[in-house]
Amino acid sequence: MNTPIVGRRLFLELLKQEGVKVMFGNPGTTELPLMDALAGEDEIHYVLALQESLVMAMADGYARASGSVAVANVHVAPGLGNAMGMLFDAHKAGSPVLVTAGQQAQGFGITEPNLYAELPSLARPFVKYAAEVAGVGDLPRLLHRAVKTALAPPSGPVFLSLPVDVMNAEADVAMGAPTRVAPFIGADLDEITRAARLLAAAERPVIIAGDAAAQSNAAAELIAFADALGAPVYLEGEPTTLPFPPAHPLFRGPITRLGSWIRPMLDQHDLLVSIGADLFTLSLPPTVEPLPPGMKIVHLDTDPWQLGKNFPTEAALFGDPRTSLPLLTKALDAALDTSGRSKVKTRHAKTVADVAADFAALDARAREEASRSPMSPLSLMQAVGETLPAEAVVIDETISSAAGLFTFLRNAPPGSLFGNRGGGIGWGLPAAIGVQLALTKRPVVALIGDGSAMYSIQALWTAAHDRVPVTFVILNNRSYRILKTRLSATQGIAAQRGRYVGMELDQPAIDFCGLAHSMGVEAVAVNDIPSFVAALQRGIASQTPLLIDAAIDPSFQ
Ligand SMILES: Cc1ncc(C[n+]2csc(CCOP(=O)(O)OP(=O)(O)O)c2C)c(N)n1
Ligand SMILES: [Mg+2]
Repeated sequence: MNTPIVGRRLFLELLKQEGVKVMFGNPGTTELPLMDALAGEDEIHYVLALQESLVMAMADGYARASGSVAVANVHVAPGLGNAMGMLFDAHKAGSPVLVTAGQQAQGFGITEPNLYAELPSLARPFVKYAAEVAGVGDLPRLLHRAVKTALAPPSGPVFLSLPVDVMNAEADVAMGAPTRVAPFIGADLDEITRAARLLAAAERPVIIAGDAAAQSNAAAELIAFADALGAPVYLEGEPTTLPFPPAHPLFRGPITRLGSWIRPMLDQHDLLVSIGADLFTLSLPPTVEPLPPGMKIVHLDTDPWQLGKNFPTEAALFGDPRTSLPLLTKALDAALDTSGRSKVKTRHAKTVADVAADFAALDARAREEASRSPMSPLSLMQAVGETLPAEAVVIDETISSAAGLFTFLRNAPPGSLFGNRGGGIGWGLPAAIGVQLALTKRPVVALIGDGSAMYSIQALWTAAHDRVPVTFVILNNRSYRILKTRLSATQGIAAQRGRYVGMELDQPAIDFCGLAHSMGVEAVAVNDIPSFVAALQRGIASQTPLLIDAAIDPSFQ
């Protein structure tokens, strides 16, 4: 015998059954039933964000850092519309976010009331599953289905529309129970043997590691595999997190998402091994084909869509990296004869020496530039790497200042960085808040371009209101520098006239410290490395949010 329960309370009870402790939202009239239920709720902490794109990015950060479902609640069509850019980023990053929106009462929609539009069809392009709950009795089944789907590999956001009449209806319903799809699928053994033969036969293999490896927590298995193959390890372009430790002597850092960068890199190799990395998300149509003719590919991924998506793939391994990599390493070991083993050893030693030489050169350059004011972004990244303790977590929306970040994060263990994968900017500030709420014991440092910060600057208010102790570093070059660099490279009118329309963020310069103060966040402006380091140390040690307005070199050619 079930006891009668009202839809809005049932919704919260179901979320608690799914383990939800935090909900990010921005309310309107269609959310009033939910807001009333929340007034009687002590176990779910409602985090108010002051625009729906922030709600979405906070939930994205929380989902990625916690590895569990995050909940975002937005307000009908315009609220969901505002959230779409950051929903795109969450979709690209495979973040398990349950997005919900209040909806007008069913039937009322035919009169076209205020703010009304069909919602599931709006969300559908960027979610794994979208539905409207038609009756309170359906809520347990649909909510459990949505959360199960969000978390099942390949993970990703899902959407439920919650009409007001459903939230206010009372019914006798069974709560049901959560389901979790066990994710650790081992790849096909015959395909592993085929892959191992290709690996053993390769002269100059290269590994690109990506999100699927990070999401399955496969760093130890990836290290063992890379060492067994003696191959350099790159990260996919726009990595969401660190699948491989930067301090490892085979670590090469992220690839750049341009065909003209990827091709010469791959020309050095004869076998491309992707461990959960996409091939390739480019930012411009390639001027040269990124893949050299005849290059063979071995690809392991939790998402079959990624296998052979753009390029024929010799060994397409569908499986979880943590489970499948040890099988692959073992098969490689079996496939190597004595001369193969000595080939691996020589290659390993050479790669380690090359990586060390490149690191020394970059390190020296960063040190040379360290006395500049405004700061060299490269030196700033070096300072970040040297200042952050191992337990720190980095949020990366560095845009054109990224060079060296991954290389210099020598203290950072795998899993301690989250990047803006989808490329929709304005993600970093709110995402950092979500990450910090998931990882309450770790200092979170967000590195964010000044342009990117201004898409979501009011996230600072939430940081102050909820006492979320993120250190926000604004990489302030007073411009959309990346766009100036790209436009200048086309050698058009802008380059000839030195006139970059819509890319200068000055006249007036943005007063980031003033913005922070106005929302209750402490702030400090710095323009040299020693003061930056002091401010960063202060931010890491403090239990309240801090904004550092870091003046960096704006030159772009
Ligand atoms: C939502 C969204 N709008 C616009 C863009 C286009 N865009 C890409 S980078 C960029 C400028 C970034 O400026 P900033 O954060 O200051 O970094 P910088 O280039 O100066 O390093 C813009 C506008 C985008 N990627 N996403
Ligand atoms: Mg900028």
